[in-house]
Amino acid sequence: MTHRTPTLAQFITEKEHALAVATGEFASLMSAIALSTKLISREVNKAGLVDILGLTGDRNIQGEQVQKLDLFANDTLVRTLARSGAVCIMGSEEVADFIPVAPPHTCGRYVVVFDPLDGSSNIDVGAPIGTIFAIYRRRSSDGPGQATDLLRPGREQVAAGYVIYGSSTIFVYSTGEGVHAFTLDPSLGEFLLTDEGLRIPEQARIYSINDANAPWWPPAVSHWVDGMRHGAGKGRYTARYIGSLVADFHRNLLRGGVFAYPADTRDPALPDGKLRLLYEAAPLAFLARGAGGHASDGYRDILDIVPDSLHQRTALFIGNREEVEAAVACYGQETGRGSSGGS
Ligand code: AHM
Ligand code: MG
Repeated sequence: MTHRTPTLAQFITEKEHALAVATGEFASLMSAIALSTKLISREVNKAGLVDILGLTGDRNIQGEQVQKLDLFANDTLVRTLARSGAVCIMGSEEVADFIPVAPPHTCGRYVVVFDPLDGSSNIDVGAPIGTIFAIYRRRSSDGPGQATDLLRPGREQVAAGYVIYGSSTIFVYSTGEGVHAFTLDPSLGEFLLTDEGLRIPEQARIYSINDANAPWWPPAVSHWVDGMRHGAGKGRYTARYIGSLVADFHRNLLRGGVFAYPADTRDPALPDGKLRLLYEAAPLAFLARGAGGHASDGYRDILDIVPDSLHQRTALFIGNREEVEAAVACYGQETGRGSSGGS
């Protein structure tokens, strides 16, 4: 790493100037997300100590109430984004309803939807977790943001990204012009560019799926997984599943692979799969496309799905285009045989 390595803020400003869209509002928005994720990263690194601090009366050494990490992450993002002046309405996995930006904060031109701390069940075992975000330009012209500003197909995103809190903290984002990764240098408190223009490797080597759900998979999914286990490219794949979407996606992006969370019949309360369209599937689909990959629910491009509600769920197949298209073909064959399939 040299002094010539740009910080995230410098990189965003340079890109904005290159596109001649430099109002500074997008840069403020990204800087608010970066600041929030640095604060979250700091807390995540102390996660193992929370119980110890909690035992002293639910107060940490600063005398503040010890808070669950996912709620801390949510509050941090909501507060920091509201203060940025760049956002008019938000949506969060942690909050049932839309979060309009109200006075004294300025209502900005952007809309942000996020999963503040995805994979939070992994916190207790020290496995990587992440924040996922999607950014849209507001649709309504003025006044407070509306639900219609948020309920949009992923194709309309102007940017998307995630931050992974793992062995290092990595910020990955795209505005549709390439996917770029920045690693947090804790001694500087800055994200520094580590990968520009990431492309998913052409050959997928990994498949990631919760195999314990196999008894409840539709036949299309069993056929698809069998194809990878026993198909023409026999021995080409290995299985990796952390159960933390950001970590599974990030690894597959760097190494080549496909992640799937299909709709299954295991839990009748989740007929459309487990993952959320707006703040899990759509932003990662935007990044996958930017890196040369693809995402589908088994039938449709994830980026084409128009959400009906903020917390809508979807089946998800994401990663190398060839493997995702193979899954879609399996669903097509199943439908052709008269099965309902369904996501
Ligand atoms: P969460 O939003 O409650 O954290 O759940 C989402 C997580 C994803 O990170 C991960 O891909 C998936 O749940 C794993 O689910 P499972 O444990 O059913 O395999
Ligand atoms: Mg989540």
